[in-house]
Amino acid sequence: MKAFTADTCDPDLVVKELLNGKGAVVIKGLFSKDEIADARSIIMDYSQNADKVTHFQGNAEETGKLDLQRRVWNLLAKGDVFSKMAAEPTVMAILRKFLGSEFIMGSIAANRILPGGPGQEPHIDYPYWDFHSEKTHPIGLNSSFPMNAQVSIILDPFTEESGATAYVPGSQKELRYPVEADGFYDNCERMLGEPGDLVLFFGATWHCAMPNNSNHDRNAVLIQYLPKWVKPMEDMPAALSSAFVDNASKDLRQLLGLNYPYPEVLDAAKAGNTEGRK
Ligand SMILES: O=C(O)CCC(=O)C(=O)O
Ligand SMILES: [Fe+2]
Repeated sequence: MKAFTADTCDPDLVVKELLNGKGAVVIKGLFSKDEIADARSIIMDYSQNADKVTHFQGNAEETGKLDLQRRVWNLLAKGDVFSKMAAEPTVMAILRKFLGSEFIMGSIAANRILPGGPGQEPHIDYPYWDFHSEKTHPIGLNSSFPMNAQVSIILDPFTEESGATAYVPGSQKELRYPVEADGFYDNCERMLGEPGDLVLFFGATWHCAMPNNSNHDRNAVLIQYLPKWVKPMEDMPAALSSAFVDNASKDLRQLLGLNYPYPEVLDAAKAGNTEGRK
């Protein structure tokens, strides 16, 4: 992956790399050690018990280890540090170019893979995540324009051993769900990184978490960003207190989708008002 810092990170270059290059970049030095430690400890606290997992491996042995891959959803409600991560200015500037200036956030969750925990199936991300049923999507849909950007903020060393995300460089150019014959594991590279690194990738790139064969937990914050008109995956405004929503910064209000609040009842005679009816 091409590596950048806030200073070297030219949004045009990054957008080019996401669309026509490898599909993923790493940006270093955006968060302090304290912020990373704070985020990690909140996630460890909230993931004492197993929760929902996604895209897990289907075989029996891996299924038996499912509780070793844990999710923590709705992170904005769980610590201020996650609002800061969601609206990180360098990433906001890139995504304004990549997804349109009014892009939104579809989800902010953590993925913790415990030692011995399983990997996932190679996949592509929401809203392409069920693209194995291609006919449920519009005809001719391709990845010439992006409907997703994914951020992984790395909270523990991401090594080959600890299950750093695997991805196939360039696979985003042809919008398709990966199949066995693609030889994912022979062609993949890994998103290696240190705590504090941020990996940004186009979710049409074939990828998956890999098994954690190390002796330490492997935590990451996963953030999904979408164009303003794609239905978000988590209903964040509904899951947050009204005080949180009222006090949200301008950028956070945009990320919560509050600038583009459809669907709405547009009939002047709103629900319950049947005056116009004869
Ligand atoms: O945690 C990872 O390495 C990737 C997770 C992922 O791709 C997903 O849950 O969609
Ligand atoms: Fe994914």
